[in-house]
Amino acid sequence: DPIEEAKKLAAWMAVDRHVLPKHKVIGIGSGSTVPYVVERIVQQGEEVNKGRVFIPTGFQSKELIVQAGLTLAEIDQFPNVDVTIDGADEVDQDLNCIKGGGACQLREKVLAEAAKTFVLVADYRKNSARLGTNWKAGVPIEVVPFAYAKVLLNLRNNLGSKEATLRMAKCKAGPVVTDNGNFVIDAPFDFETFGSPIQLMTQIKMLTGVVEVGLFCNMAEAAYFGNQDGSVSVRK
Ligand code: DER
Repeated sequence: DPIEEAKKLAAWMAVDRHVLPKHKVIGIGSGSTVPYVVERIVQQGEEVNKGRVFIPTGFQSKELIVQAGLTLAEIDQFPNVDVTIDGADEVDQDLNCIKGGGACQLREKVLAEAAKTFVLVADYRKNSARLGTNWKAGVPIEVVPFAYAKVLLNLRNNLGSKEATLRMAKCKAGPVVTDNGNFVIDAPFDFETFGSPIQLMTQIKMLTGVVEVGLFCNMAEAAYFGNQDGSVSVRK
């Protein structure tokens, strides 16, 4: 599968370049690309990994760490993270990205911010010139359940996201519930009407009831995109 191979190529190169023996506290993101990150870290060997702890960004991430036999730890034990590697839904030329396709963006952003180095890994579908080019599902926004209807109105009426919708679960009646017990709203925007992703992020974040916004601006040090031809594009 060319997409899976592309994810693997990006993940392996990112680990080889950014997860060094001196790194002891490592943040592991969420989604379908990070399993290749964990796979490559395991390949670095038991010796180097026995001195490390791994911090998850949600239930799926925690399971990945445990199943790989790596040492699980919590961010409140190790708030100084050496490096966090995570996936993304779309990345622009300035390394701004949309995240939250997996509804994990709150803990992902905490781990990204807590890390000295934050690196993105993705397949070629996520590599965009501008946000909104390929990812049409909208900006994932984590909201407290108490406020979701009010925030929906704000997004539709004040910020122009007419198609903003509450993310409903597929195999469970009702909305998706995050690892933090909150809901997710997906809000498509015409990014052109906002000066920059960080301006949009700020306006969304200021809506009372919003917990976290799936726009990660000026946070990543590098992004690795696996390509269909077996090459990897690196954006720094
Ligand atoms: O939810 C997230 O932000 C994840 O990192 C996710 O969107 C990346 O997904 P993928 O690696 O499965 O494409």
